[in-house]
Amino acid sequence: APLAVIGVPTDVGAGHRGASMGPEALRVAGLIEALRALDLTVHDRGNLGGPHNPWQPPVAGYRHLDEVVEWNQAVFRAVLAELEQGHFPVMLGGDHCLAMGSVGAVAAHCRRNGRPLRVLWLDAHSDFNTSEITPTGNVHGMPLACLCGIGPEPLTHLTGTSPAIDPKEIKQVGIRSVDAGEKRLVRQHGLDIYDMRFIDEHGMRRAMEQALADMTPDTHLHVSFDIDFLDPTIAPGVGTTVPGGPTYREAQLVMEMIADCGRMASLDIVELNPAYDEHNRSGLLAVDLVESLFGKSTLMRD
Ligand code: DIR
Ligand code: MN
Ligand code: MN
Ligand code: MN
Repeated sequence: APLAVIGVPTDVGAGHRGASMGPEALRVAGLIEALRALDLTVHDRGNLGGPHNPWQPPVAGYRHLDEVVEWNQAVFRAVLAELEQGHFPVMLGGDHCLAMGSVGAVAAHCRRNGRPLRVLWLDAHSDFNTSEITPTGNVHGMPLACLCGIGPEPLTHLTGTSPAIDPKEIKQVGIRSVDAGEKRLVRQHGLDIYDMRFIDEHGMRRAMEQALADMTPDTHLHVSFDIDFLDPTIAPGVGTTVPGGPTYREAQLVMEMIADCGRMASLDIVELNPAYDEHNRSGLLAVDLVESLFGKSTLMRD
């Protein structure tokens, strides 16, 4: 399917400013040209608009809730419109709160078309916080909880019905930072998490085999790629680095195995923060990995 690239310049969901420059940093790193070089048809839709960052402290457990809602309503509409035209939406973030709109739209589309959904969450964090347990109030730490129906009404009901997705549809890989209350919640909801301990013991290959197992031919796989998934020594350009992440080779294998499974139908690339980067090094790495995600390989494959 033709790709529809949608910039979502948010940092209202984050605790640092600057992820709003992510979409342009990815374009400057050559993302569009790299995808076209793989013979993909790419429509760059430019960036969505939304409220500016008022840079306020959290209120009742949420920082910038109204702004996050408004941005995500725009993301939801834009992504659903692309899916309805048969396009493959690629969101350039922006902070990870945008996944409420993107995954929400994907879930609504799958529901209407009777297609099974799987969400692969590549991240250092579980993003399953709530206003009661969040240590920061930053909504980019809450998108999966909201998608699973736990959160404020305007965020849980973006798609009309709540929950938008079932915890069973989620697979997480690379996790190494889960907050105290969040630990209890992800366990309660039975999230399938391949954390760094699992990857150390069994290897990335096994983690990905299991995360990608049991998909029917008509499954829609949504990949939500938080750049802080990567080890900070290779990807310093994020607001919330966590040491001990996947290496360059492990990350390449993740992308290659997703490409080989042939089910990916939508993608978020989020949390790239050029204000923390070194000469767009993390943006360039993201482009390199996204090439593999869309099937670029060293040798011809069949
Ligand atoms: C942290 C950070 N768990 C929070 N979350 C991030 O603020 O809720 N997610 N950075 O990607
Ligand atoms: Mn078209
Ligand atoms: Mn995240
Ligand atoms: Mn993260």
